[in-house]
Amino acid sequence: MRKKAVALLGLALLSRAFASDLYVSQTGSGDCSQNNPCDLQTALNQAAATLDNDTVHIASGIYTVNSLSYKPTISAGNISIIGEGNVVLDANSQGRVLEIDTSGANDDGLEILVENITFRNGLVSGGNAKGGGLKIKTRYANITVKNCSFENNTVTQDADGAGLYVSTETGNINLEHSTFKNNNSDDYSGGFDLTSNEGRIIVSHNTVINNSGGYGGGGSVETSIGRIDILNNIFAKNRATALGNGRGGGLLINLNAGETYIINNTITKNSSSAYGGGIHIKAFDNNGKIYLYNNIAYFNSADKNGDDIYIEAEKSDTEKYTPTINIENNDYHYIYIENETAITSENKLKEQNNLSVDPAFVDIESGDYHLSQNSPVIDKGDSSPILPIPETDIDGESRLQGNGVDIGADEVPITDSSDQNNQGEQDNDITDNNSQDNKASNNNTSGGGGGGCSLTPSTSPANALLYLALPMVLFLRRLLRR
Ligand SMILES: [Ca+2]
Ligand SMILES: [Ca+2]
Ligand SMILES: [Ca+2]
Repeated sequence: MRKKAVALLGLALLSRAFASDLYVSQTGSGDCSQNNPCDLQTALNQAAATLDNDTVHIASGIYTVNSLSYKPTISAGNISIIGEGNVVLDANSQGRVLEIDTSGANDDGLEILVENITFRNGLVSGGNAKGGGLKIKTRYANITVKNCSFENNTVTQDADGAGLYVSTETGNINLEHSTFKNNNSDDYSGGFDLTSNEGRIIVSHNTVINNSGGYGGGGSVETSIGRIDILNNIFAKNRATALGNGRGGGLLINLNAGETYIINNTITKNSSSAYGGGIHIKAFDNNGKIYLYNNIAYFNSADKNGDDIYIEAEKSDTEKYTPTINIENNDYHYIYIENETAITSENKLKEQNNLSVDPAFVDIESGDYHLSQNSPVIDKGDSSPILPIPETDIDGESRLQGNGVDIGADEVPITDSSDQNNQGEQDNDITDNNSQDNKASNNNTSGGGGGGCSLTPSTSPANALLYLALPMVLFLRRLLRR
């Protein structure tokens, strides 16, 4: 009896011995308190040893690190790892930057958040290594990565996910407002590699440029029966390089029996050594559902087939699938759909309102993929409130400006001289967002809740209705999907 009481007391002390907030600095060697910060691995160890939720605050600075890890063997509560200011974790090509693995203990209902950190120069090798910059593995925990940057990370010898690798059985994955540049894999996924067998994966407002992988140069996303949303991202100059067999220069999606909403992305100047220069979608199940709306997929190239978009529905010579496919209000030059005749005859293919025009970027040569004022894709998107159309564009500016959503990741702001005082206030907000794009929208940490979009002055009653209806519909949809 007494033993048990002591044990319980010990457990209580263990779980309460450390504050929920742990502080890290470059020279820290203390107890992780605010006045006496510690090093990052010490803080991660403390967080992993306590049952309570922990937030690790990392002070500004460039940290030289090697194979940091958070691997609790107890149900260690939520973990948030947050850079305060400008935080760079640089592995100097000596190993992985950081691994988070909660699969060794019950992680049901837990939340993992990584925010405002640059992962640089990670390097891992070998088929089971995975994730040069950041690797996260959970069974049931939800994962959010936001406002992060992944630069110059590498995986070799069949490892996957040079920049970011995330794998979960049922958890949701939310990757947003992050940047991937110059990450390289010789197998899957240069930029990011995300898999949730049953959960919801949302990839939104990311900039993915100049990454390479054998398959999925910019990134790859996979589900068995879950849902994948790819919203308002830029994929440019990424390459799928597998010898004679590359798939998905910009993005590779492996859908199986799940569904994917690919909406308002700009996919350009990507290339593949074989199929799907811009985006390649594998739909290996008759129940797969593909919704492509409001995307620019233009100026991509593939050495064999599907320069801009390739939909693969043929697993072998004998196995062919008929997924549901809606392709509406996009701007692309060339698409290839495998098994198209059968899909069409089953009435499962819908294509309408698509354009095939030069989208007129501001300066494609210097990498400015904003739309110029005279772009033919302005206002040509589908604004239907039943779609999960993003509330903001890649700049943080409000969607639904002018006479409809623009195609691609950029919404061109309306500078309407007839709008006066109110409009002026809105412009200030937009300028603030632009000037600190790395810190925009702090309000959406767990992937739920929308928020963030203020009711902006609109130019027509129809638009006003959409502004009101859209967040409500999005909210209801999310509620229903829980
Ligand atoms: Ca903990
Ligand atoms: Ca518009
Ligand atoms: Ca814009």
